[in-house]
This record gives sequence, structure tokens and C-alpha cells, in this order.
Amino acid sequence: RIRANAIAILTVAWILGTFYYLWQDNKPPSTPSSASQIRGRGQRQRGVPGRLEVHREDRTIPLIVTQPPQAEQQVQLLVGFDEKAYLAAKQLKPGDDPYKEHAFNLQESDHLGGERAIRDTRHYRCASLTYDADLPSTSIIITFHNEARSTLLRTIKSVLMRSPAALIQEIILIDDFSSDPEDCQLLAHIPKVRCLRNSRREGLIRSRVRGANTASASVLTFLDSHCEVNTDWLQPMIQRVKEDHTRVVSPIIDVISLDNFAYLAASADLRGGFDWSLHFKWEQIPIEQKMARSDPTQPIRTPVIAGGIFVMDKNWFNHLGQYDTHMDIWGGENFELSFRVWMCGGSLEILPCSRVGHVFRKRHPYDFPEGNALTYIKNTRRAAEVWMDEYKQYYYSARPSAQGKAFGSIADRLTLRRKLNCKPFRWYMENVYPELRVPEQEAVFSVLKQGGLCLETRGTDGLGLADCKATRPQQQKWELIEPLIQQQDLCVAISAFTAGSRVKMEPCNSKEPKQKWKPKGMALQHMVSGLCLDSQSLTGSLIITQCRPQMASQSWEPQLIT
Ligand code: LR7
Ligand code: MN
Repeated sequence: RIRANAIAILTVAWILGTFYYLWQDNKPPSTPSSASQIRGRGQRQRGVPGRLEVHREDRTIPLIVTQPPQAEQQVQLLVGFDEKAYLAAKQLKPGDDPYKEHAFNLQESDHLGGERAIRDTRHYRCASLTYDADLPSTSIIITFHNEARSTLLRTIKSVLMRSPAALIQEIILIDDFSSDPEDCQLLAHIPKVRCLRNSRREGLIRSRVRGANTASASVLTFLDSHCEVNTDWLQPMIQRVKEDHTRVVSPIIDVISLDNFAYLAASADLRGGFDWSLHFKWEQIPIEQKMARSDPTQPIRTPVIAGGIFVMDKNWFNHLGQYDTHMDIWGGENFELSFRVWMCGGSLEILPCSRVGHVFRKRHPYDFPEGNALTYIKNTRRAAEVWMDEYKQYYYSARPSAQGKAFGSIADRLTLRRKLNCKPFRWYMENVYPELRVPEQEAVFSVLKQGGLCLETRGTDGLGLADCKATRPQQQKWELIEPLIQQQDLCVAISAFTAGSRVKMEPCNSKEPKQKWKPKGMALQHMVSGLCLDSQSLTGSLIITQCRPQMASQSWEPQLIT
């Protein structure tokens, strides 16, 4: 009897335990009001379309939650700093809109206070990786303008709690002329924390450069002012930079819900990309790379970084020209840095075993002295003009309003590019971001006129001259897409490379030497033979002859068909 009872009790306890475990797993990691919990997940965030894929992956450990440090350790961490007073001094008044000041729910953030446990969102294999015992230490650089005290403090405390103490040389705060100087100054009472205040609003780019210039460690780590770093976030990044100082590395950026502050794991197979308007977006790793990834802890090459959270060797940062300090307030600097790193001999990667949470917002909670749109255009125009070579035309077609807008002098940055002997943007397109498609040029049709006559196709593959008011105008309609002279799927081609050879139509192939032409004065020269398209032949078909552009039979005047 007794044994049977014991077994029954154990069985019930086991079932209850299992249910509790599953229930825990489905709960969001933090416990704010439940009504708003679901909303944060699928929401479209500004600039983060890829974040639609944000989900909890079953490949990651579901239940392990970082342990908050022991009470004694906390006292150690923040000795000399009155956390309660710091947070209490700024409280939301009843009836105030909690989203107004910061574009996130301040009430939920304040409710969490200076620290909290978050789920370890890494792939389980990350936990067994090891790192060098002698990693160099880093200076953490955080710029902010009117950040909420609770988010700023959690950023700092999460760094102190979840990093090996020896790796944190210092935390440099750059207060970008926030309304209340005490937001920053009081935090300098925390050991290792320094506070620099700008005497006027500079924007995040010049602020970061200021921080980097006073940093004393050999490695720089940049963070936004509303982050929470996760378990062992720092070691993977410093390790990669120690092994090769030209690598610039960033973590997977998890999502902290702007509504309820739930910490949500981001998808582990995204990288940074952009479209021709220089709009940043998260995108899936190309399928071939995804297939080739047998080890989920391996770095992911990325064409661009999001911009806010990365680790870079300080000498490399300085050698490559820091940032373009003529960029203002916010935006575009991540493209400029990314192009520069790749084109001037470095690389960019995302490290899946490093995770940092960030509060993604849908609007800027601060003002732009020159307006949001003009500032973004100025900054991205500078990036395009300095780094994108002939590809900048696609930027201007995608963002016509950028044309004619002021962007200052770029002479210094062009000099820098020359001095560093950087590769052309074409190289970047071919080797780093071949997935970025060059836009299809809109078809432009012309007739090719010789005197009063027009070039036209005849029969299956022939060419000839006829009255321009032909009965079948389709056969006189040409697309001049250098080096091809094209009509539908057929292109003008020579039949042999010698003078007098017949010219005919054949299926287009831009790699076929027989089809390559370029304009030479009024004539059309075959690029390989050097001979010119000529209408003067005994048979009435077209041929190639020695170029004499003055000659009427070699003169082809393109005239747009409107
Ligand atoms: O005038 C300003 N001065 C500042 O110091 C304006 C802003 N800032 C600070 C601000 O307090 C914050 O710490 O700069 C940081 C970034 O500004 P956010 O958080 O308002 O903007 P964001 O999160 O959209 O910023 C992303 O894009 C920026 C483009 O210039 C920067 O590259 C940010 O670092 C970048 N943030 C991230 O990459 C984190 C992940 C988000 C993504 C994608
Ligand atoms: Mn941010």
C-alpha cells in the first residue's frame, strides 16, 4: 500500500512538474502586464523589416536564465552609486503618456529597474566554446542624447554583470548635450564609468569619435544606450579581433520589446543588407552559405553592420579614418564604415555566440536640428559620393530627392580613400554583396539614321537600310545597351573579324566578342576588330570596313523614339 501511494504521489508530482516546466517556457522572460505581451513580437519596427522573423528558436536552450549576481557582488559593482535615488529622481507622473519622451514604454522600463535576468538566447553549442585567457581589455563607448535613466543604467549594469571584469577597461559615456547633465554625471560614481559631456549637440557620429579618442584600451566596443548584453557576449568578439585586427565584429542583436520590454531572441541567420536608397535591412543569409554552415557557432560574413553595436581594434579604427565627422546626428555612418572596412582591407562579421538586446523603436524621440530627412540625405550622400563610384547613380535614382541637396566637402574623405589605396565599389559588389541586384535600366529605343534612311532587320538574320517611315517600325527600333546593339532578343554581330565581313543578327550574349560595339564619332565601331559598321556593300547587306567616320556610309545617328 505505502509503496503504491508513494509511486502515485511521485507520478502526480512528475506530471505537475512537467506542466510547470512547459508553462514557464511559454512565458515571456519578463513579467510585465500580459495584455501587451504579444504585440511586441511580430511588429514592424522602423528599419528592421527582417525582424519580422523574430521568434524563439527551439534550437536554443529554452529554460536557462542568467543568474543575477550575488548580492555582495552587486554592492561591489556599484559601490559609491545610489541606484535607488538615481532612478527615483525621474518618475513618470500619473496620467503621462509613457511613450512620449523616449518612444518606448517608460513605465515598463522603470518597473524593471537597474537590472534583471534575461534568457540566454545563444545556440546551446556556444556554451562549450572556450576563449584565450589573455584576451585584451576593451573600452566600452556609449553615446546618448536624453536616454531614459533606467535603460541607460541597465545597459551599464548588464555590461558589468555579464562581462569578465578583467576585459572591461572602462565604460565611457558621452552625453550628447542631454537636457539634464546629472543623467550622466551621477553614473560616473560607478567604478570604471567615465562621463564626458558635449557642450553642444553633436550627434552620435562625432560623439563616438570623441569617446574613441579618449579610450585607453586597445579594443573599442560601441553600444547604443538602451541595450542589455547577454551571457558571455564579449569574449567571442574580442577573440575574433585579437586573432585578426582587421575584423570588425558585431553580435546578433536581440529584440527588447518597446512595449513590454520582453527580451526576444532574434533569428540567428540574418545578416545586414541594404537597398539602393541606402536603407538598412536585415536579410536572410544566401541559401548556398546557409547550406554550407555546418557549425552554427561560426561567424556570418555581412555586407554591412547595423551600426550601433560592434567591436573594433582601436588602431585599425584610427588607421581607417575613424568616422566621417561631417555626418550629423544620426544615420548613414554604418554604410560609410562598412564600405570602408571591406574596400580598404578588412571584413565585417556577425558572431552568433554573442548576443546583445536592443530596444528597437519606430520613431526618433529626439529632434534633428536640420530635419530628419535632410540629415539622412546629407549623411548617405556623403557615403555614396565617397565610396560608391559609378554605382552612386542607382542611389540617386532610388532617392531622387537627394539630388542637389547640400552635403559639404568630401575632399578629405576622398584623400583618405586614395591614401588607404582602397578597392573600387565594383569589387565590393562582386565579392561582398553580389546579391544586390543592379536595377534594370528602363528600355530606351532609338532609330539609327543614315541620311534619310534607317537601319532595319530583314528576313531571319539580315540587315539593311530603308525609308524611316517604314510600314513595320518594329524592325527599325533599336536598344543601345553598351556594348550591344539589340532588337528584342537578337543583337548585331559580325560574322568574321576581317574587313568586308557580313554583319548579321544573332541571339544576344553580352560575353560574345562578335557582338561588342562602341560609338566612335558618328560611327559604330566593333570593339575587337576595330572595324566600323558600313552600309556600302555590293550585295546590299551590311558589312564592316576600315573606320572612316567622316564617310556617309559609316554614319549612324541615333534618334530617340518617344
Ligand atoms: O543626436 C544624437 N546623439 C546620440 O548620442 C542621436 C542619437 N544618439 C545616440 C542615441 O542615444 C543612441 O544611443 O545614438 C544611439 C543611436 O540612436 P538611436 O538608438 O536613436 O537609433 P537606432 O537604434 O535606430 O540606431 C541605429 O542606427 C544608427 C544610424 O546612425 C546608429 O548606427 C545606431 O548605432 C544604430 N543602432 C544599432 O545598430 C542597434 C541595433 C539597431 C539596428 C538595426
Ligand atoms: Mn538604438
